Amino acid sequence: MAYDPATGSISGTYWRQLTSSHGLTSAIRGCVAARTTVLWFCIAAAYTANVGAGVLKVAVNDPQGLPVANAVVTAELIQSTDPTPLAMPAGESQTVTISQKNEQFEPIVSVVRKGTVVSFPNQDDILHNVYSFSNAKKFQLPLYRDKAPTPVTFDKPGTVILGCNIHDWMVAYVYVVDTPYFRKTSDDGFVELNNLPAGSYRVRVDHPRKRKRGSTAPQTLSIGPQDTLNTEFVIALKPEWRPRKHTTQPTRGD
Ligand SMILES: [Cu+2]
Repeated sequence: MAYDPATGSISGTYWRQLTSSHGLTSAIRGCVAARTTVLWFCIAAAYTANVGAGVLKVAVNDPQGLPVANAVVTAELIQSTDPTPLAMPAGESQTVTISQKNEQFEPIVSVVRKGTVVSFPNQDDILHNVYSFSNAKKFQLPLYRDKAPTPVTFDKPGTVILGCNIHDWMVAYVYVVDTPYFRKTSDDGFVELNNLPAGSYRVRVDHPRKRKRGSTAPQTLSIGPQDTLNTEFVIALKPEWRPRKHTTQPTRGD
């Protein structure tokens, strides 16, 4: 260890050990060994070693090992061990858009924080209607085309299934979550949740076609300050089924 009183800095392998430690205990243990001359500094360093944000990387695959897109990964903080918690990211005033385009909802899967306002613009030149009978949000937007209806606030956690009563093949899913730590997988089946305060988390993965049997149950994970954790969820999928989009010229065998 090299301690430079002129600059107040500390360097060398000891410093690297200290800063790479995962918490208060190991940092203080190191400090005791370092005698008391720089104890004040060690206390500060131990404190520094115990703050900061963790990262959780989640791979979502099906039982064959293929990546699963549109999987919703959420991490709920059960107990914080961060002495100086980061400000919770805002989410209450977000606005999210779910369009109707080419007689489909776009996107088909959304994940939003509780309190998010969702608008439903119609980008087609035909009328659509949007409704939900789900307990987490029941609503009905009357038929509309050009004039977007009043946005809807999703104020209760849960899964909301959207439909259009003109086009019964139109379906979309809104996962309303009560945590700022969430993300949806893209085609690579992968998400990274950043800025997680140290603590233990309940991590779960949902998907509109998730089959409970054969899928990984929610995991409880501890994330230390400056930790990067990798984990995998296997999600078994039910076969895809939805009403077919009607065509004006049905083809033979359709
Ligand atoms: Cu429609």
